[in-house]
Amino acid sequence: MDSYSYLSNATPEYIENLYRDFKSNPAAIDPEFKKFFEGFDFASASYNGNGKAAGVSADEFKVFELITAYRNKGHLIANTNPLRARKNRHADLDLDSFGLTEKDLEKRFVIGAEIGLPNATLKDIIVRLQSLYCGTIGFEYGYVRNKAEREWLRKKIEDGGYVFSFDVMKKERILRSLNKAVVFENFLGKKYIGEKRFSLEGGETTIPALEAIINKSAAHGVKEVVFGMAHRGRLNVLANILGKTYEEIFNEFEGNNAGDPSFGDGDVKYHLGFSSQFKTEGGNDVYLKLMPNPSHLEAVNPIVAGFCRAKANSIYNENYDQILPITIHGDAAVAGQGIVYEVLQMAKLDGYYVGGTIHFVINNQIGFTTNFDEARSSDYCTSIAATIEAPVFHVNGDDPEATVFVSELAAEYRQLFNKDVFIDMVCYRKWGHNESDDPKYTQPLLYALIDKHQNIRDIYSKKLEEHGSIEAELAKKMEKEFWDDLQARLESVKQQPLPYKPQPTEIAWNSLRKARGVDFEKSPETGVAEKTLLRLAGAMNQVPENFTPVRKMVKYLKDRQQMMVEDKKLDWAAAELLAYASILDDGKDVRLSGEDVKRGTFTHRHVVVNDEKTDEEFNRLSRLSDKQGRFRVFNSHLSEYGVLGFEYGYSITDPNPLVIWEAQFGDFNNGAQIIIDQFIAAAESKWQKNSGLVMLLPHGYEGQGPEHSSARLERFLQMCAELNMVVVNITTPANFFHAMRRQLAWEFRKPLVVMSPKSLLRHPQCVSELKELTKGSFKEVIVDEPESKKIRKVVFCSGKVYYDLKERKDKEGKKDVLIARVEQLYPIPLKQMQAVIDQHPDAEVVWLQEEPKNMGAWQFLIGRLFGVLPKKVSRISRKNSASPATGYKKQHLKELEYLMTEALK
Ligand SMILES: Cc1ncc(C[n+]2csc(CCOP(=O)(O)OP(=O)(O)O)c2C)c(N)n1
Repeated sequence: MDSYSYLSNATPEYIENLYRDFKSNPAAIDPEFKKFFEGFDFASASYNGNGKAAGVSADEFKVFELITAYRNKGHLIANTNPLRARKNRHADLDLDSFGLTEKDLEKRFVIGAEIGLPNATLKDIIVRLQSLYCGTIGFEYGYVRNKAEREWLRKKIEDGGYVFSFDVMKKERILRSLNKAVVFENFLGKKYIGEKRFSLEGGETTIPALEAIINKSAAHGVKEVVFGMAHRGRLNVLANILGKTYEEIFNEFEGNNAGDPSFGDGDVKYHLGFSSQFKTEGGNDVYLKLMPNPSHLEAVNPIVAGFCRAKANSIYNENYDQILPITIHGDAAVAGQGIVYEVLQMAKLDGYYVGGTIHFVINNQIGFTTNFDEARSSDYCTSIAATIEAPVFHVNGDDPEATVFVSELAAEYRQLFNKDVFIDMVCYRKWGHNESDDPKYTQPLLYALIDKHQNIRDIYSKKLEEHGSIEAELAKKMEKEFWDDLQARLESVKQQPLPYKPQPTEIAWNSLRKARGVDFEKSPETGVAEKTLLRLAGAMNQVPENFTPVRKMVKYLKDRQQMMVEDKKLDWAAAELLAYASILDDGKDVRLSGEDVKRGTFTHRHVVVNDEKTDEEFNRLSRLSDKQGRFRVFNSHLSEYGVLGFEYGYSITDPNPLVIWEAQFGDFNNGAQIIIDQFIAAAESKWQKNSGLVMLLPHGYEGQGPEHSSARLERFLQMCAELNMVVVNITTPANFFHAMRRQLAWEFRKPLVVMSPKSLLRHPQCVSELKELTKGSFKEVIVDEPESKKIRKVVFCSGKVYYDLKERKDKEGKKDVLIARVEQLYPIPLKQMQAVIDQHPDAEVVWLQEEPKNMGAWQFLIGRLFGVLPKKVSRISRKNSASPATGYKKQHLKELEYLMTEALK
């Protein structure tokens, strides 16, 4: 039974007793009753003026419940839809639901003071509640539990703020802004008939809304705003918010900017990014960025978040009030795409926090041809917001003042509470999904309404004229001026681009260059002086005083010290941490994130150690030197798509930190396939965006079954072209050390995909000497020392299978077989491989891989390499398979036996 029916059915004596309990010990009674009695006391006191509560009645409580219900559910019946009646969402706000009747309407209630109407009639109370909560804004914030936040929101809504008090100037600015938005689309529509532009028409209020967010946020300290948005309205936002020149946009329509093919293949106009600087109404300078994005809706969200986080780290001194992420969504996409949830879950996580994102939904009630009630099960497209208690302001897009009001409210809320907040602007889509689609095939009734619907600029200017705020002439003049302006620009009258001062991160990128083929013929020197390495090893193997590592770790650290410093031998983890430590020692930052990375999935890394008594964490790479960079390491939530997207966004912001994402097992990378396909592999070609992101993907056939054996090397290789990324399958700790250091030693940045080890982490042969780290560079190919003058067979292979083969070869004494490990699969070290073949002209050449024939590197190599080599190369692999590996250990061993026998035959 809910508290309302409980109390409203109770006897007056019972309520009085409860009230007495409340007076003597407020903490002891039900919180809902407490809230009511508090409100009641307050109301009585202010009404009677004598500080004494009048008699409490059950009816007062019923009215209190009604007020509470309007606050929590009024949004369900708010007038937010500019076109048609809303679906019944069962708000249950009728009198009957509260045990009230028509007769009560004229009765007066002290509790009306809750909404500023002490002792008002129920009728007046309801009128006020409807104007507050059921007007053109539906405020959804009942689930916000933090009292300060809830009360702040309530005050903003109820203290008269909602009765907009915009002055004439502000109204005129809104009208100008709508005018720009409307005329821009009309103009493009008339000049470029049938061209796809994904017009904003029907949702033009987006433009004054975004301006309001920027202005308000800048007044509250924001220095940079980063947008992620899809196709809808993008050109309008670029022109009217970011200030991209109209010439540039027209040129793109005219197809004049074929682009420089040496920079890549380019992209369509509604995917490109843009940067600008903007002076706000209040005279504040803000940087505005629009991230480039692929067609994949919502995929840009984690990139925006990662970008903002990196900027906060490198430019804004971790002051998240200075950089604001805004993601603009479509209603179908925000409801349907799981990535929205993955990114929302980051909101309060240490490693992924960005101080709150403002989400703006252009809710045109349709997704391509799909109706809203085919597109979701939840009441709202934004219902996911409740999972992180983010308030949602649903607003009627045909009420620009209400939209500007909630936009400013969202901006203030974000700055004050550093939380996510949503604006769900309900509007419509004037045309089909794009301008050449006919929406009447599928939504004849809706489009009959839309055809008759006046555009928002006309609606608003008429409203202002009626209220005497502006003259009819002004609205017409605005339109003509803007149209003439566009025409002039189309006729190539040069528009002055806004001046732009590059940010430090952009200057850092500008000092780098594009990679060339020759860069991959020889890797740069990446050795580090032994003295330095020993110092770093010493530092990372010691914990601070007063820190009591869990017992096992005491021995672990001692053994590490012995191994690294005394014996000068390095296993994988030791070389890995030395790579990071040496980069940090150079003053650069390293960021590592992924599931369980602090310890490492395979209990090998232990870069963060816990205190046995307090659980407190100690970051082993945090006390290397005074001038060291920051080692940021975060266990991520259980997400691949979201987290890889975030790290990618981080990596394109500032070229200096080494940014690494590690998958729990390599095969999980396919959960992030969109980030790999659309960003990591293609972004340089599409958008000239470089990234030095490292992906560590545990890979290797170890009899663990079809899952967790393969990181799908073949997929990465298939995507390799035009030097877009580097793919390695490394077999020694030293080579891994050099590969990681090479990422920042290069004068360019490339994503690095690492098939990283599992059993090799502890393999007794997989050890390097410290001296291998002190000089030299990454080895693309490692050729064993020939053990015979006459080599009968050269076996090329890559990855862990080398150790299996080496062991078997030594056991069988097959000295006339030479093994060459191809450590880097792309860019292909062709010359080095060829040199091996040339040195042994009479030898048979084979490629050995542990993956099935249709997987691993084979298909890639036959396509790209073996035609070029002077020799026939034959293959040894598992057979073509649907699943990456067998689930039966015995079968696994049988297959391995076959590979070894064939390779040494
Ligand atoms: C991940 C993904 N799936 C499918 C599509 C194809 N697609 C492009 S737009 C669209 C409808 C989007 O509707 P909505 O999010 O409401 O935005 P609107 O176009 O209505 O502004 C679809 C399904 C896509 N771009 N991305």
